[in-house]
Amino acid sequence: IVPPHTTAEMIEAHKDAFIAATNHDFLDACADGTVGDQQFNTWLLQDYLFVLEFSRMAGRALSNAPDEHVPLLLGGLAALKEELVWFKYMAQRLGVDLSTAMKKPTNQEYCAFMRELAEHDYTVQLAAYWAIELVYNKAWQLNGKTPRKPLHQELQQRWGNAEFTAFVTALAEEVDKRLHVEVGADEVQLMVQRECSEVFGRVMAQEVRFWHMAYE
Ligand code: HMH
Repeated sequence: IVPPHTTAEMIEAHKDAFIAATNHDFLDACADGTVGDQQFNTWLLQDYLFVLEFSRMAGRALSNAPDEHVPLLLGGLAALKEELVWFKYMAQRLGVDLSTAMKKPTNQEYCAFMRELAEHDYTVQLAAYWAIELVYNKAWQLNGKTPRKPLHQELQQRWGNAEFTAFVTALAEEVDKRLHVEVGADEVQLMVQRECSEVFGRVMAQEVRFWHMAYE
């Protein structure tokens, strides 16, 4: 079996999982303004903790990056810095205490997965990074619906905006270039392709569980 070797083929191969990761009751509730404070605050707090660990993963990818990828990944890290600042500001506004926050098991598992990626090929790390950002970019576009409440409009703006979409597209292009070069060559390269697709599927599954965590 030939593994998917472009980012578009990865999405196609995991289509149901991708749709599930980017369409969830939690997102619908944000769009129509019916999300409970408890659910929203749980998501906020858990995502803050997630982004801390995700930043470390991005840092590890940067440390393995070829010269031509350094600006792109550095831009990604800069965006994560802004995200962390925003999370703190949002938590303060909503009266959520981040300082004593603990990761729920689903979040712990997702973070353990990101740490495991350290053992993988750089292309796999880049593909995972792309997949993780892709989900938030697509999910928070909320299928083009403008959220009822300004609070949730902020989220749509944060991850659904054109600049972030361009960043995610740039990551996909770099993944595609690397997978293309690696196509059809030796065993190791086939393994990298297979791993990218597998990691994509795992990211989708964990994103679904992450949304669900707001209700646990
Ligand atoms: C759970 N996935 C999750 N949180 C995020 N902040 C992103 C992806 C991308 O920023």
